[in-house]
Amino acid sequence: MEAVQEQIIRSNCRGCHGGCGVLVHVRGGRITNIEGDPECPTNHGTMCSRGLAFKELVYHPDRVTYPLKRTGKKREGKWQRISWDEALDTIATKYEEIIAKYGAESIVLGQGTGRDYEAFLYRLANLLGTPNVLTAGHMCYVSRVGATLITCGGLPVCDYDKDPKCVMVWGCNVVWTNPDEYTGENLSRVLSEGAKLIVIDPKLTYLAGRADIWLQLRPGTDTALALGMANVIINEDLYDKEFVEKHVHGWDEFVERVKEYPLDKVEDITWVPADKIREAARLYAQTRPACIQWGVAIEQTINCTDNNRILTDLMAITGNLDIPGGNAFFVPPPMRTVSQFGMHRELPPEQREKQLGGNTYKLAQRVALVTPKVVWDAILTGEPYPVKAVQLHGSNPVITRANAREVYRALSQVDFLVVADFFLTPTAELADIFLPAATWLEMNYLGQYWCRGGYIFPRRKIVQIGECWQDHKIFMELGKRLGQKEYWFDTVEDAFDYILEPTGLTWEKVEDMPYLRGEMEYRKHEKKGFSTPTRKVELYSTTFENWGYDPLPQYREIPESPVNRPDMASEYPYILTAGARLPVFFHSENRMIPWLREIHPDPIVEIHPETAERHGIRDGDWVFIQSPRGRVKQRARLTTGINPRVIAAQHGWWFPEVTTPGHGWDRSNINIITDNDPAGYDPPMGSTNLRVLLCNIYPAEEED
Ligand SMILES: Nc1nc2c(c(=O)[nH]1)N[C@H]1C(S)=C(S)[C@@H](COP(=O)(O)OP(=O)(O)OC[C@H]3O[C@@H](n4cnc5c(=O)[nH]c(N)nc54)[C@H](O)[C@@H]3O)O[C@H]1N2
Ligand SMILES: Nc1nc2c(c(=O)[nH]1)N[C@H]1C(S)=C(S)[C@@H](COP(=O)(O)OP(=O)(O)OC[C@H]3O[C@@H](n4cnc5c(=O)[nH]c(N)nc54)[C@H](O)[C@@H]3O)O[C@H]1N2
Ligand code: SF4
Ligand SMILES: [Mo]
Repeated sequence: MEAVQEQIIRSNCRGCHGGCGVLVHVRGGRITNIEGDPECPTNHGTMCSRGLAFKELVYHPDRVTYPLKRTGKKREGKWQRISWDEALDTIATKYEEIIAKYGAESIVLGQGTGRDYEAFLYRLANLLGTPNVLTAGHMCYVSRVGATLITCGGLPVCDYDKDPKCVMVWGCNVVWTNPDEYTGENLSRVLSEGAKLIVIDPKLTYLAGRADIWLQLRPGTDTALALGMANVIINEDLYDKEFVEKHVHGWDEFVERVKEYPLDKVEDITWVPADKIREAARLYAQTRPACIQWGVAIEQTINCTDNNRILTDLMAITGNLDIPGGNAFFVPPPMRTVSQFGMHRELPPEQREKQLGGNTYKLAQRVALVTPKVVWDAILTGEPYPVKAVQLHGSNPVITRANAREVYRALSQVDFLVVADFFLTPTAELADIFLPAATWLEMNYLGQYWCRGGYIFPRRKIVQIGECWQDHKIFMELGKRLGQKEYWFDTVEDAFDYILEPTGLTWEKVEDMPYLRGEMEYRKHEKKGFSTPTRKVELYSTTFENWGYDPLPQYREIPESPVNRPDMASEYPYILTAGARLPVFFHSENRMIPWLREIHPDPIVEIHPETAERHGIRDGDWVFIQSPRGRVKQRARLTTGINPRVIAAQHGWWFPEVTTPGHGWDRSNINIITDNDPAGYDPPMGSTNLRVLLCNIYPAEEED
């Protein structure tokens, strides 16, 4: 018998936000193994469990591999296979009707997190004329991009390559999450080389256990903590005087604001002892270079933008911005940017004006996205105008957005819902048209195009599964049917050539290269200043002053907290922090992947043993977590690594193995009990509070 030759193809994983170089083994046209690429500069051969298990997703028996049209009622599970032509023609016809009757703004295009096709989605949206793009960006990453844009002109990223001597990990579990442009492997390397570690986290994570200083704060109080640190840095003269003199705007006003946060007050707010705050501030300010590794938990509260601003301010006043080993601005290869390809300038100003919530959440409008509730409201009430169609790519909002029951109601009621996914998720089950998407192993692409790490990693098409299409192609072919022919391309590779044009390269050349990297330059501000209106780091934001927001960062108490709602103490005595990630799952994904689910079969809620004892809860018991919005069930894990007044639940749970409609979407889904009342939103961004609320916990009886 002739042996089948094995081929090994280099590519770049995107089982999460992406970025890990991989070697894909293929035999007889089938992927047999995926391993880390030792030569890739971002992961050096390491991989996580999700990447290693990805072939189980590619070949999963439940994957939908051709377009579907719903024939029965929503959730009845009656579908008919249709062709791509029929699917796209149906969508295009519907959109033309909606545009003629209601205007393009009545169509909402949406995507999930870090999907690597946002440039194509925006191109379609902007050419269509809808200002309503729905992403996770209001409370994740784009909020950081927006806050840093107005503060220092761009997103500062930890420069692990240049060996920071101190890393302050702020609400981030980077060794599990490898978020955005980061991989935890790089942090681990600098720690093993002796860098100091400060961790700010309400939970004793692996990193907190390894830290030189761990600040176990009350969830949601980060802005007060950071203002307290700034207080120490200023009072003890630990700031970089030369940088402050030359490169910051609003120093005096900032100093006045910081004075409002003396350490005794900050200790009261945050529960962190003043001495520890002082010690951490000194270590960060006195160790050069130092960087701040920021995480998402601090963006998912009412303090979102100010949290991001005050951390940027700490980088600036300690002289750690735009320097090797600090928080640096990486330079991308000189290709067309996501906003250029996305054609943001083509959206007519009168359409931009119509953005849902745009006049309320001005920073969200500046970064061209909407907060979800404005869409649900427009669907459910028709105000300020009706939303008639929603098209979601790679997002499962019924599980991942606050107040899931409202999300469910809205997506059940919207006239026309299109979902592109790999599986019929609880969100996809509500769709009128389902489009089967290709995974990263089934597409060519310029991986990490959206990230700020300065790299582009070619991602290569290795297999074709059924009739699945990469999302880029879906947007392109739909656009062509909607009168946008002249703006699109024959193939997606032609689109990449257009993106690459300024580099003088083409996809054909790039696909065989290990990566593209922009030429790094530090201390650009010394020559050109920062890209802000004053050319300085705006501790006092002139943009916010113009927009009518507080120009200086301030701490806002979480609306549903023990401080603000003492009246809730007897019924809801605990603070819930909802949503820390697990290594084996990506949000609501992967529950159907046997290798991964075996490691983590059930949703877990962490509670302190004292709290558990008070309620008669034993380790492993099923418990209800209850908020004023309802209750969900998870399994208790007892840990002393959490404050007895705090409870930490997981997000993202549904049960693909449950065959009834909805797949148990409301059993353990923590967003059933989170709130999306705008009173809890971050004012400029409309960031929803997904993380911090009040709850109670009690054992679930067997029959429950
Ligand atoms: N309570 C609470 N809720 C949270 C969070 C929290 O911390 N706490 N975190 C929030 C954050 S930060 C985020 S970013 C959101 C994430 O929210 P989402 O982006 O909605 O979450 P996912 O579950 O990752 O993605 C949904 C779907 O995308 C599909 N998918 C994956 N890749 C592709 C692709 O390339 N193309 C297509 N078409 N489909 C694809 C998957 O199969 C999955 O069904 O969740 C948020 N929800
Ligand atoms: N395996 C895996 N990786 C992922 C994801 C995933 O779902 N699974 N999701 C991706 C996405 S979209 C994102 S946004 C990133 C997020 O990546 P990370 O920022 O690392 O996110 P989390 O793990 O949610 O939170 C990090 C830490 O914040 C702590 N925390 C909770 N509340 C607070 C608080 O109020 N203050 C502070 N200081 N800390 C707090 C938690 O205990 C946790 O240890 O991860 C990405 N990577
Ligand atoms: S961290 Fe993300 S990119 Fe890296 S192997 Fe895991 S899933 Fe893939
Ligand atoms: Mo996220």
